[in-house]
Amino acid sequence: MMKFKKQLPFFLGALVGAGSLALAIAQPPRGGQAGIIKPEMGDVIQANIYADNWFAMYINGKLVAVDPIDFLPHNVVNVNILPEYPMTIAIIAKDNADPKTGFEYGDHIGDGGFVLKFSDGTISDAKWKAKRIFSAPPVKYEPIPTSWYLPSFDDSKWDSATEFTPQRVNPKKPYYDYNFEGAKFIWTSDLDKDNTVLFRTKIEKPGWKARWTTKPDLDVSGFPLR
Ligand SMILES: [Ca+2]
Ligand SMILES: [Ca+2]
Repeated sequence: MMKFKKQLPFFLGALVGAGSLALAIAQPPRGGQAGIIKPEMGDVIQANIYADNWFAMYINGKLVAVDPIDFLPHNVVNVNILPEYPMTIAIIAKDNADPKTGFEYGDHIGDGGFVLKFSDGTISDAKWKAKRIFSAPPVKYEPIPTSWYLPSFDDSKWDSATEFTPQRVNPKKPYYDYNFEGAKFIWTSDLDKDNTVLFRTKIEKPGWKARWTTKPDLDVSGFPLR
């Protein structure tokens, strides 16, 4: 009897514990619905992007980031991304260049440069594909391919991106304030005369499954992209 009395608080505690566990399983989490798992901030990754001079980024066909400063100062865009793999990243990057002459600052041929690092380890490098759209001087435009930002687009005929050293691109201070370790500056083969370029890459994570089960219902497809 004494023994049982001694154990009683533990026994009751275990009973209550088991009860609340059963309750927790039976009840949906506060503010949620049964059987639905929502993505949380722990599922989110950080994206650091630096472009000389401007970029817009599409992930899996959706516009997710636009450089809010189109020319100067040179800035880093740091955004949260909820990743889903395979992840197709498509970038349009622009060097500051007069559309009629290609010159920057009057009579000077300026250079471009683009670097990206995600906290999941994704980096920009020569494995990315690149395509020139506007080069000058001499002024030459190529049409932007339809659906170039969609995962289904075939970029197999595009050139590989060319890597450039930070010394060559000469990034300004914000580049050094963020983590770009291991990431390479990329462009087409002509950092000076190719002024508008497209980049694409596909990040594979075999066996990856979303931890969350929710799908967005909102439709942003009518949003103006230009
Ligand atoms: Ca240029
Ligand atoms: Ca520039």
